[in-house]
Amino acid sequence: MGTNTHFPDPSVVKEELIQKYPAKVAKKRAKSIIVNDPQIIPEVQANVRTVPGIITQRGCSYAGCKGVVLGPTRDIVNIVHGPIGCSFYAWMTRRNQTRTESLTDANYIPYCFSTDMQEENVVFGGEKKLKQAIQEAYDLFHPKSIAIFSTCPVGLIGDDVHAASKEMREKFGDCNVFGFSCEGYRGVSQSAGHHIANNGVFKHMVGRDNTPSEGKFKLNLLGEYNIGGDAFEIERIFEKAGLTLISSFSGNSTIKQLENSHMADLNVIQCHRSINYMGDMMETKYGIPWMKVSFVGAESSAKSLRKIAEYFDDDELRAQVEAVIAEEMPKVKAVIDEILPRTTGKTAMLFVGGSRAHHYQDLFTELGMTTVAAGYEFAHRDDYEGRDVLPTIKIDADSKNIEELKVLPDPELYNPRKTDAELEALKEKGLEINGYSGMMQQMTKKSLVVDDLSHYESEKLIEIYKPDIFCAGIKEKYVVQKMGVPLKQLHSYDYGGPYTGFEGAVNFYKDIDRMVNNPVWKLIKAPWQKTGATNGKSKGLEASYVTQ
Ligand code: CFM
Repeated sequence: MGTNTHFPDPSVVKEELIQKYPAKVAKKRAKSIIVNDPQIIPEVQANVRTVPGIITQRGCSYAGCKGVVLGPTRDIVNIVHGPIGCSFYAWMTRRNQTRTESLTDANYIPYCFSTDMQEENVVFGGEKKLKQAIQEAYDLFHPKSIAIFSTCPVGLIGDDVHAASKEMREKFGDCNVFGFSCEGYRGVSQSAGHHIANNGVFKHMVGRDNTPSEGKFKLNLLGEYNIGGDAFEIERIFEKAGLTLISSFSGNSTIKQLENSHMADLNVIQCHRSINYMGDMMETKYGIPWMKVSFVGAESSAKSLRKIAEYFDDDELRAQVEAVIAEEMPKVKAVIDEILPRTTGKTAMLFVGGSRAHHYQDLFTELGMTTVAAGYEFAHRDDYEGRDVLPTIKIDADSKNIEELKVLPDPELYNPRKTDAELEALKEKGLEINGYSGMMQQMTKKSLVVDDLSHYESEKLIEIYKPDIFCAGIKEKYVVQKMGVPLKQLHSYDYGGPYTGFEGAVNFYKDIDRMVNNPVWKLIKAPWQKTGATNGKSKGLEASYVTQ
């Protein structure tokens, strides 16, 4: 498949995507398929229920809570209260890595803890079994903390995981046991689980350890989950720049770090969707401002470091940051100079999660490639259009389902790290404090933005645009590759990574070069594409949604 330089009219593409849907479905999907205009950003329908029957990329609320936010913390025993499948199929598949400081430090990530609910527990209740499981985990590991995650049947039968957790917490005295009502059906996607997880971590962990930490420039890294070692690379850069990472939420983190995180002076947020609630709550309770950053892409990493130095307003830090950038960039440049002629002009599509579809566009820009279409699986309008739209987002029955914590300034620990005047001055310098302007502002005019892309739509998009690479996950990978288009997994990174920071950018350039310039894709022919083949009526490649 050659490089496609002629882009079709996106309004026509939109019509084609929805044409074969029943009228009601077409009407609904039309609101989530948008022709972009970065100057006057159009409204995108997002964070609404998927139409039943449509093959969505989305996951569930439990996945967002247990898998995404809590999963990467290594020394909490995470017990899944539910049937074994919920735990087993979520076990070790996300490639979130961790590194203990010594061989004897606790690391429960390799374990799969489940109450293994059976029919009997569903009929007669599972609380007894849950308490037994908590006791067993305590006796075996003596962990500092045990977290309980509710799966769908738990909510349906009404097991009270919070009461069970409280009872066991009081019984042990030296182990913080707490539960999450993150049943899979709690929201329209895993996004609900992020919110539930943020609430639980904020209520049960943050603020428990007031030990002042060393370091002049103390910050937390929010929304970085150390997939493929991403957090390791950011840690390396922070250390070189003289920044002290108090806690990451939650890649390569520990309970101690999370409990002490309110001692930091800045929160930087990488994945806005999964953790913005934490940024806001810590701002209100402790007076710590947050700033959106991205360490995906060499240029973005440099920009983010400069923003952090600007926030701390210290000349020594500014000089150190510049020294790091000056040292790292030539290595990146040497690689990109070699690769760029081979990747320039190629096209990409990104349909991933709630932040990467935005962040990875920077890496493709560095490769001279154009993102022709992109979208999130489960993000909200603010991730597309920017946080300015927040007051206009309608609360529906699904979002009402999730608790909004009432957070007030802490009577003892509230300490605004910057005065209002200082914050204003920073904003005037162009720093977005407590803000995020979203994905669409950065995308070109007439690129296509699609929320909660369906399987059918993805096949159609590939037929029409013939992109050089499609970025999504394991569920899409082999279907797309059978169409002769390489698919890069941007969730697990296939077997690659890290892709953050300077070293990560180099890894990404090399991996993408290998994929988009591999001649094998041009040689692939599905049986129905071969000469003389017919699927009954028409020849050639067709999306699977064929009614005639
Ligand atoms: Fe944030 Fe993530 Fe993402 Fe996400 Fe995820 Fe993930 Fe993701 Mo998969 S927290 S929103 S729920 S950056 S697991 S590490 S890759 S969908 S784009």
